[in-house]
Amino acid sequence: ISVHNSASTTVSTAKIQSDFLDEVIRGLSASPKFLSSKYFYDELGDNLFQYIMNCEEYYPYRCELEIFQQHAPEIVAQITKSSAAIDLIELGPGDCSKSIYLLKQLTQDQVKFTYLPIDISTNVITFIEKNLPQAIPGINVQGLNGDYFDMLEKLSAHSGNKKVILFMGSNLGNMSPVDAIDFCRRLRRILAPGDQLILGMDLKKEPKEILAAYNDKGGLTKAFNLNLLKRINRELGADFQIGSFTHFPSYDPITGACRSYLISMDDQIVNIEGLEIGFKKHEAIYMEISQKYNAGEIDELAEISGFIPERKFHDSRSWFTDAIWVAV
Ligand code: AVI
Repeated sequence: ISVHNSASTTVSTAKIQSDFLDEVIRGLSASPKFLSSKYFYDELGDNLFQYIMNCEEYYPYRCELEIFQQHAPEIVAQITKSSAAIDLIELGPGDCSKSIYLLKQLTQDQVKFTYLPIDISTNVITFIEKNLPQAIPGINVQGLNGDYFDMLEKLSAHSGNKKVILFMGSNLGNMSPVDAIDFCRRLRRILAPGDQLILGMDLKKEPKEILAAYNDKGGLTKAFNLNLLKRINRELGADFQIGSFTHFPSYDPITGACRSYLISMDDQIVNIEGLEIGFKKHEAIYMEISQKYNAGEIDELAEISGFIPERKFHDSRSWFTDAIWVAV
């Protein structure tokens, strides 16, 4: 199933397409040029991301899976302290392959909870509502199809239960550090004191390991980036020559910013909706940030956004962390 499939949503397709066009034109008219990685996830992009998660070099998925396999009992203990019932809200649940360990543990410990996955993709929500009760009989699942914050607003009036938000997969890393603070503050405003956030984040580590994860030998990450140009050709009628762009990832061990670029290999002109966009030879399009943090930076992010860091869980190599924060 697709994790980020924006094709099937309650918002009108025409609106999505005009937002897509506006953002593409804005990004390619800017200096330096940029495109938003949120558009990576069309059907082919979803499939490529599934392959990336399973490729040898891309460690974050396996690290976080290990955390949930190994530490579910302690995570459950941390989120059920002093609360009779909880609403467990997952942002971007995918196929629940990691959160299922938490859901099984909550069920086994006979905790009263409702699982509320939120996703922009109807496919994701339909898949979960159909399949999760087969894996965990008796589970109370209420899928929410839409934008994270629209759905969270709706939920804030929903029940008096304690809320625990799950935001995993280092998805926060796809925001700049400034945008990440805004996002966490927005989450905080929706929560009440005592509610919790479980945040999965990739950690700073040996730079070569990070770079390799975004430059796999099989060329999946390259294809994932180039796929956005293909999508622009297909959906917006552009004429990118895909073969004349190459993928370039970089990692700055000081800031923790891992960035991907596409580089134009020639002077060339690309037409989009009657607009001519010129590229100089070796000009870059900034495609994606996958920000890496250290433990102290994650604690600072908690505090600056109105949370207190409570606990952190790591995989055996301490490459990835799931931090639990409590709203103050
Ligand atoms: C979804 N996100 C956390 C992935 C990441 O690691 O930034 C997307 C990705 N981009 C290239 N490989 C994986």
